[in-house]
Amino acid sequence: MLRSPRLRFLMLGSVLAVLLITFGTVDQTHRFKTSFRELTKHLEAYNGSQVSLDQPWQAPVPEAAREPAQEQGQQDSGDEPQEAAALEESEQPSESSAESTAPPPSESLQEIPQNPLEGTNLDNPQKRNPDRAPLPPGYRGSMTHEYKPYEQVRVVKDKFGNPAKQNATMLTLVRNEELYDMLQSIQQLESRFNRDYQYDWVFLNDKPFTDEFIQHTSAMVSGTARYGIIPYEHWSYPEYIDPQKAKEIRESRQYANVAYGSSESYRHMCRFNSLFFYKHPIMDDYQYYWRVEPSIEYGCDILTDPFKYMVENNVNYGFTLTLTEFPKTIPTLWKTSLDYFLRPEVAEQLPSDEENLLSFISGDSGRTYNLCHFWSNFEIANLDFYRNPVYEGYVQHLDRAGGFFYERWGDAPVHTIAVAKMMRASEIHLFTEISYKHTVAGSCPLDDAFRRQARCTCDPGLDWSITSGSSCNLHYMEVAHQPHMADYEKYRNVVAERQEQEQQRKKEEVERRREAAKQRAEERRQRAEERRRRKQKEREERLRAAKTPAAN
Ligand SMILES: Nc1nc2c(ncn2[C@@H]2O[C@H](COP(=O)(O)OP(=O)(O)OP(=O)(O)O)[C@@H](O)[C@H]2O)c(=O)[nH]1
Ligand SMILES: [Mg+2]
Repeated sequence: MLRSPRLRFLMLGSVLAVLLITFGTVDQTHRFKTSFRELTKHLEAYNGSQVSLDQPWQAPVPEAAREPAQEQGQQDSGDEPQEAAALEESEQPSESSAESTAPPPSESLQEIPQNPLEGTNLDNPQKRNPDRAPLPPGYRGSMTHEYKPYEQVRVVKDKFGNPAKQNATMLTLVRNEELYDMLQSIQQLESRFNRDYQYDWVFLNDKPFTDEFIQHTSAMVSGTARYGIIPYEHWSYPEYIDPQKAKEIRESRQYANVAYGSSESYRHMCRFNSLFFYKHPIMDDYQYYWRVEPSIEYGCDILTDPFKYMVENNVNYGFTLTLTEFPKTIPTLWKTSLDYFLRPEVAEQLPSDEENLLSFISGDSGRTYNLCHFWSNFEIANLDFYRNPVYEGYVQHLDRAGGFFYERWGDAPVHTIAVAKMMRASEIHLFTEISYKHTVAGSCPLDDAFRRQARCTCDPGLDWSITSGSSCNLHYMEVAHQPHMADYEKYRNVVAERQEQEQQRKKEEVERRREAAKQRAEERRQRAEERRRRKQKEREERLRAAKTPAAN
């Protein structure tokens, strides 16, 4: 036996460490084995060429590896499925060998000596992009056979999804620092909807995702998780914008009290969501997206697939919440938009103002903008709409006008104006059965039977459309002739009653304060009176004492 306590301690420590590593590895390996396989193949497929998104995409061929890469290219063009199958056979470790040989994912991710995608500047020849990689075995989703540039990592789950699902993905633009708020959002949407569908989930970032972010988020989504980096051109100043002027405007008093008014990154974000998200190479694989942000809540089960609804009903833009925009952020957006949409060559491609939803955004046939917009942090839409030259022309026109940087144009009013002008009213849909909440606003279905069926936890009496003066949902329903839900009247009355009670409470509070103030004033008056009397008495006593002759 080990006599020395130090030796015993060391021995015990080693046994514990071995046990921990073994169990940790088995568990993690199971969860991340596909991730590790993908990552390994992915890294093998890196090459060092530059790729411009403005040109038709071609597999880039680096100088050093030109010959073997060309040979591979010839084989590829010959028979891609066979090649994929061959790669599967030759490269794919068997289940058991993958389990026994793959290191835990944290190690695998850390194995990257230097992130080849660090930064996104295409001008930097050191930057590398993944080129080609085989599809994971058995994948039945919508992914192409090519890893496009700017896909950092792809994590494919063992279960490859519901074959009946639409060609669609969840889409999230997010920062690494928002990991935990993002996990909350994923948990919400997965448990309320996606675990039954396993739609892919695309994460985009202007910086490379951290290993931690990738591991935690991919563990929580039920479908394939794809991590994309935004090309530098999509998150920087175009040559027709003066960054110094933009800085001066951001820092001016004009934007001091405006939400995100002095933020530079917020402006890049809004421009990206207006001009570029649909151009990200990963998005080429999809036709519909559902935008998801960190810190959101879904208050009811989503009982039917919204993507399917959209496909079957020719809906191209779906939303849940609407708001009015802060006028200070868009002083010239409407005028600039009209300059474009009133061009004869553009106007002739649009539906008439009787067919579109102009009446949702303007109360005077388009002379002015009423500030109503679809709150775009939730939106489900058809990417073909954005890929349309009319939309592209619109956002290019806006971009050259400079308002993304010289004002603070949000992607929500930009999407809204484009949708309202370019789509027929029937292509737009308000999802009243989806309960969605983000920061200040939330929706809740105004239908008791539905809420029971969908296991809702939201309070219909707090539904934004009937509680907030900033909501445009009721206006939308009126102009789009959308019927209200079954218990709309009931909750309108509940809200009206609550508001009346609240007003009454406020009135009583004001009254109570007024009474209290009166009371305090009366007490002050009485105290002053007492002081005055006391002083008077003292004065009289002093006078009396002065008049009385001294005793001796
Ligand atoms: N990668 C990246 N994502 C960003 C950046 N800024 C914002 N985002 C993301 O873009 C989305 C919108 O940003 P928010 O800050 O929520 O803006 P918002 O929704 O207008 O404002 P809130 O009402 O406060 O939520 C979120 O998903 C953010 O995670 C950024 O600089 N980099
Ligand atoms: Mg947000």
